[in-house]
Amino acid sequence: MSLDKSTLLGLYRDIVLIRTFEERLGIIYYEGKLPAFDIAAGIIPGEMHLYTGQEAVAAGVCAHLNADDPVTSTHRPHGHMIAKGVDLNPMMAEIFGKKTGFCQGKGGHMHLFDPSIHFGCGGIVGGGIPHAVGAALAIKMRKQNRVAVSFFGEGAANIGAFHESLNLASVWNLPCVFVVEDNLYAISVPKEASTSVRSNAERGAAYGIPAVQVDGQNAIAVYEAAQEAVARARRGEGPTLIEAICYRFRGHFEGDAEGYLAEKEKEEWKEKDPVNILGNQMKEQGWLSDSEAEAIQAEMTERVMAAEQFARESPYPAPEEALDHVFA
Ligand SMILES: Cc1ncc(C[n+]2csc(CCOP(=O)(O)OP(=O)(O)O)c2C)c(N)n1
Ligand SMILES: [Mg+2]
Repeated sequence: MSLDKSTLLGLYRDIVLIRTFEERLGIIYYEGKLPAFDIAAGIIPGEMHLYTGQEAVAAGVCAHLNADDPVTSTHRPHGHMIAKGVDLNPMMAEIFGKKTGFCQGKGGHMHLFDPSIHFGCGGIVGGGIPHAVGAALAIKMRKQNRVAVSFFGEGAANIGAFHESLNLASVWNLPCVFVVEDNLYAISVPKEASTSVRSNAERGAAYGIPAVQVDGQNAIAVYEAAQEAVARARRGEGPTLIEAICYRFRGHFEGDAEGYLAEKEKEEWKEKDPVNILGNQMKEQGWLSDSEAEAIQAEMTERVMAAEQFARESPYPAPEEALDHVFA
């Protein structure tokens, strides 16, 4: 084992916190939406894309980042934001559409911004990739020891912004890490049906960018790849592309009928649960007992419940504030 106990414990705690947050949201979200699923009804109206299953990617990459390292994320942003070290209260409040949320309740789950940890996301697929390149350019011009990271899906790797971003980041030798989370599908479209190469890591060569493929269910593998990529960026040696092969354990969005997924495939991937994989690796070293794992789970449940309570008790923004902070 090349990593020490405290590093693995940090990864495990992040992964369990993300899992707990997402699974709790997966319950809360359905309040008021059933029996006939009504996406516009309930305590959290609108779409919900959960990150369950992919936690090792966010944890393994963000373990190398400081609060001032900019991160851009996607329509599936919770895991990245939690791994970046967000305060769960305003995050949960924003998801609930409450005044105490990061955007005073006007952004919702796909528009979570926290300047104190330099984190942003958005629902435009691929939209965060050029933003990270812009942040990396600013870092380079200011000669700072920071690195910009963009997380996005394999579906986003087929849009123009991805290709333009890799090209510019390479030409300008920017401190940027691109993390493609290949969870095999973009909504219901399998990667083979939309992608000209077998692996997005192959695309790095087209732009002169070192690229590596890792097992995204294995936090240690992600951690080690990201360690090298972030260190390269901080040394001024330019961008890296990391392709993490992973799987989402829930539908594309909550309410997804998942008609495009074979039960067998889902069962096989459940065997590769990142919580269990890392937990077992730690147990083999004698670094995690069952009672320690239970204590971590209890702590994370308490933190998520406290954020939920904060969000539930917070007020909604007043109707007369509807046009504040927007272009009208
Ligand atoms: C520019 C744009 N096109 C289409 C959509 C609709 N859309 C939302 S998520 C998604 C699939 C994204 O797939 P991927 O990038 O693989 O991310 P994943 O959902 O698998 O995490 C699409 C097409 C969008 N939000 N933005
Ligand atoms: Mg995908």
